Amino acid sequence: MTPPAAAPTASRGRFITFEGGEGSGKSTQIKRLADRLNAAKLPTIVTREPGGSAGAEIIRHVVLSGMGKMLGPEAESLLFAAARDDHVSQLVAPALAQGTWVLCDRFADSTRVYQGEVGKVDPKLIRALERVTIGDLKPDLTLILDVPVAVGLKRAVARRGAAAADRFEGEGLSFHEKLREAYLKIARDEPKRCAVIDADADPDTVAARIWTALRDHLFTVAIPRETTRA
Ligand code: T5A
Repeated sequence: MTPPAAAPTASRGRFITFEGGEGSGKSTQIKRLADRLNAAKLPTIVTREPGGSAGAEIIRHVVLSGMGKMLGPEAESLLFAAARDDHVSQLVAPALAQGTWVLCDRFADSTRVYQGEVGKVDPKLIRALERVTIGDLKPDLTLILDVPVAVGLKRAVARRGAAAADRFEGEGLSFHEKLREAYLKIARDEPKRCAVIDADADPDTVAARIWTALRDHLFTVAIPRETTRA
């Protein structure tokens, strides 16, 4: 179980999650943002879900290999939750408490979207798992990288090359359209926490959009104002 989260004080690090469909460019942008925050003297780490801690990386292997699918969406949700519990307690919460900024490639919204909205797992179960695994540890900001489905899948296929599609990449187009709509719905429902980033552009342009969103949402933190450098 996750220890109670430290309240977001001036000394606590900020927790920023990156969300979006397959190939939306999260991994590319998260590294760029981390470099930029570290250069601005804000100690920052990058992590990911599923994974990010030793136990969670083992579970990652299980779910992305497709073994989780055989157990059904409820059991798959439990696997993602078990991975999140380990990741939050071992890495995310301690880092934030030390004043480190944590950038996380996917987090609880991925479970809401993939297992909840699209996988049709009962929302009560999804909410209960969230309560147990993350408690009060909500992201300070969630960046939802939005691209048309065809663009994201094309990028994912190009990057993968000859390797086999993973568990979720292998789903059909309507699955990915539902994912996109579910993310946009979360952003509409929680506009204070979420910023939708139009990620159908070159990486420098997307990075500049992310920096602007960061300034707009985390205005209490002094970060440089210029937006041109990616
Ligand atoms: N999942 C996860 C759940 O179902 N429930 C959960 O609770 C959680 C946490 C994780 C899977 O697990 C599911 C969701 C996922 O399906 P993953 O292997 O971690 O899978 O992969 P994803 O998170 O889906 O991320 P991807 O690796 O597919 O894509 P990214 O990180 O969004 O994109 P990125 O940056 O790797 O870019 C993909 C390619 O596009 C290029 C890059 O160079 C790369 O080749 N690219 C661009 N090209 C043109 N213009 C740009 N702006 C570009 N940005 C990147």
